[in-house]
Amino acid sequence: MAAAAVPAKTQIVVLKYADLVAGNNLTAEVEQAFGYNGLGILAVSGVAEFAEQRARLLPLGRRFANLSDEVKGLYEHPSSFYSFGWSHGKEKLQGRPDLAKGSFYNNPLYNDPFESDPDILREYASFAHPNIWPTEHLPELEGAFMSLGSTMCEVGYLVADQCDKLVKMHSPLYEAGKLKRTISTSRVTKARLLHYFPKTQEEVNAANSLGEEHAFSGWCGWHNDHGSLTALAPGMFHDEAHPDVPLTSSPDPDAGLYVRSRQGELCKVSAPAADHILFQIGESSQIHSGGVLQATPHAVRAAGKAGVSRTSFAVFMEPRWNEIMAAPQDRDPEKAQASAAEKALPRGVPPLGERWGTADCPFTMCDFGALGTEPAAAAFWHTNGSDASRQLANDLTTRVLPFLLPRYLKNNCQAPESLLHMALVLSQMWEGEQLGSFPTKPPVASPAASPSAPR
Ligand SMILES: O=C(O)CCC(=O)C(=O)O
Ligand SMILES: [Fe+2]
Repeated sequence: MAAAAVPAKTQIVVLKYADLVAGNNLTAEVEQAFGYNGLGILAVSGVAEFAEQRARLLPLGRRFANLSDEVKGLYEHPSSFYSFGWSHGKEKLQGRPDLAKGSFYNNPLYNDPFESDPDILREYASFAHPNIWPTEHLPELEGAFMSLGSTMCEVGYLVADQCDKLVKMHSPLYEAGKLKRTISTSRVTKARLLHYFPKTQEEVNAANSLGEEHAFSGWCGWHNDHGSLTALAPGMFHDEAHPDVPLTSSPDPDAGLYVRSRQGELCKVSAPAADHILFQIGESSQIHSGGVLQATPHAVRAAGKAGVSRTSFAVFMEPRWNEIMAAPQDRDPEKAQASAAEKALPRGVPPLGERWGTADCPFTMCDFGALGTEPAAAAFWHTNGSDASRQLANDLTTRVLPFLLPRYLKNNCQAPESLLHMALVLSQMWEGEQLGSFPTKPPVASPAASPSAPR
């Protein structure tokens, strides 16, 4: 197999929950984990209720994923782009539809965070829709999901406190407590109960003949999380021939979570024990901290053994859609991602500058909604729309948006709905025309007084 050598064991930074609660200064440890030279991941030990809550929830992810397609279909929600309830094969990772896993998404803190406000739901369904629960087919899911999710968030706020202290040391103009403020007030935290389906022997054989980029991402492709801080419950493995009792460890020690460092090293990361909570930085914190905290690309390697499944739980503590994505004033935004680190990104992971602002105009301020959901929405329309909406999506992404976005982000970043209206008007009024190419001649009357042509 064309797999690169993997370090036998990667030491990860472990913070004690008691130290976090006491408010002890752990900034050195946080820098070691989340700074430029860190792995981008750390573990927290000693959270009393975590092990029991994890053991209660994760088997339910496997149970839901094994219900019939008809039943699972009852809990799908296309109009939030499958951001609530069941989602399988709807996302693209590294350009391919993702069939290797199924996810159950919901808000782990609020069942209806905006009291079903129709305006908010219409505009921001992927963030704000009320939770969807399989009350009839797996009633115990709701309680188990909400209690593990809230435990992980409470610990996350303490980790965020330490991150804030570290960033403030490097950036005096950083808003004190910004990360904790962002995630604890956003009301749009999203949690994802993931079930990675077992591979057949043929799939295992086929995966063994693929190159390195694929070998490490058979269950989940390389990506950065978009939010601020992600909490992860260590994965639980099942032998599908004897699924009643979870395995105490993976039958394939190479299967599981991998990260790639800024220096290009590929590292297998695991919690020292299943009762530790893992934390990772997302792209929003990399932007907000001007690069003091670094998001780390990660992927999940499938078991190289047929009939083994994995279930895990990720809590994405992310900003509200209108949180402005900007670096602190005393940090150069372009340095938020060093060029050496950009070169070390695995294939398929877009550099920060490509998504924060646009290719023509990188590092412009935008809001989190644009950073996090625009790619999901585009993928949705490309795969699920009618012919007419697919055509419209194509027109918007290839012709209209590349023209519109740089101007919009520069001048009018705070009203996302006006961007949508402008794009639809341009698409229909100037159907088929090349945008940005007019006027071809200078106006005859008074050139000085005429508004500048769009470019
Ligand atoms: O399953 C895991 O351990 C990681 C999941 C993950 O990276 C994600 O859902 O974004
Ligand atoms: Fe992730």
